[in-house]
Amino acid sequence: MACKRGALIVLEGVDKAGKTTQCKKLVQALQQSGRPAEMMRFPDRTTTIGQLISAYLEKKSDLEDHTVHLLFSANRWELVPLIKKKLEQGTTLVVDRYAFSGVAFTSAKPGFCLDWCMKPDVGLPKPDLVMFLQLSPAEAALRGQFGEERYETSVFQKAVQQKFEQLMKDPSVNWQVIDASQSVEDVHENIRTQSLNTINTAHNQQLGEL
Ligand code: DGP
Repeated sequence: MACKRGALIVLEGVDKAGKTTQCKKLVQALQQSGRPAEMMRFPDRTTTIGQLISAYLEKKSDLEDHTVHLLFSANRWELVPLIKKKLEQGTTLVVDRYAFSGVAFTSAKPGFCLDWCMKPDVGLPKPDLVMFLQLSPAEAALRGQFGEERYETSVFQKAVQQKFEQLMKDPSVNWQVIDASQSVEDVHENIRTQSLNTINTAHNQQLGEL
């Protein structure tokens, strides 16, 4: 009998919402309860395309805005064979950012519409669950200064948050909003519960496409 497929679970949110911490805690909790799970993150800065993106984010290089959008998408596409293989093998993937960050960050720039921004990601594996870690810009500011990378300003992050709110209206995606202002443990408990429900039902459903 073929093994049950893993679930594709994505965490999204603006910077400082705690996505990376929560992804790591979720993978650990799933593994400890005997469920195969691995973390992935986008951008994946380890590939050749990822290195171009990393240099851009660190402001070591400048790239034209459409070009960089397509590179971020290509960075997701190059990992699709691995994503599919892991899911088929029964491993649940917990992904730190995905195509929704891609659309929210580029469409927050002047001159870009959601529709154009979504096109390159059409056909990517559709997550079984997307949890949006909700944190107001005021609360995010209390968590410390932004770093030095591109996009790390409160004005831009507010624009990104608005774009995420538009994306969350899409009923074809299983969005769940998580209150990220709670303690790390409370947020984790919420995320773990949502994830277990999804893992228990994902194997009855075919992996969809964006
Ligand atoms: P992180 O490694 O999670 O801190 O993400 C790096 C930065 O890149 C962060 O500011 C969000 C942004 N980002 C992530 N994915 C995309 C994408 O697909 N397109 C664009 N334009 N920006 C992205």
